[in-house]
Amino acid sequence: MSSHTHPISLQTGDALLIVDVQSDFLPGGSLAVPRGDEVIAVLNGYLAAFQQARLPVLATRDWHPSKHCSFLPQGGPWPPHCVAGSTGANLAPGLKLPADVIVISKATDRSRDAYSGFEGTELDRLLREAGVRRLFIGGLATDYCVLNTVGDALKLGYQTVLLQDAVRAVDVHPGDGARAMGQMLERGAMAVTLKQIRVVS
Ligand code: VGL
Ligand code: ZN
Repeated sequence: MSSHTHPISLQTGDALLIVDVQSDFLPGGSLAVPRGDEVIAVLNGYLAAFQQARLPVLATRDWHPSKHCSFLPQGGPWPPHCVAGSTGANLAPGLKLPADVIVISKATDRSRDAYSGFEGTELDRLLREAGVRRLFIGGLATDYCVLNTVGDALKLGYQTVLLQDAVRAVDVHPGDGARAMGQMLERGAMAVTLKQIRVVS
């Protein structure tokens, strides 16, 4: 169906948004996403392209206070993860982020969770100020924070490009990741893989 690959040239107004690629979401972490580590090498490919094109790079991070409402001991659905300032909350050390990466902390309020990088953050304002119109989004996890960040990006009017080779799902219920992919495309996201990306000089 969408297996033909037409090239996508990076241009002014594009930005790369990396969602929650943090140690706790990688194998060995407290909320490990199966094969979550596989996104790192692919994201490094996108990072190289965006840096070569001198385009903005942003990264969200889940940045919870201790005893966050989403944690199991507090009655939430998840094991404690990404506690602000902890090792597990670090962005993956293997990610080759530029020195001027813009890091957005989210879900920092103890009493409410936020899966979208836009929820309760300055992300939309920062993107508008930077003149961003098309947002390339990848990271973790497909069925939670990527799904909700892509959904909000579309609602806010960004052309939204899902990096389909640089996302992995929690898949609490089998098929959640595949369903989330379908929903994002249905809502208007475009899916790409790294080999389609072109940097025009
Ligand atoms: C996430 C579960 C809990 C995510 C964050 O980044 O997708 N998932 N907190
Ligand atoms: Zn979380």
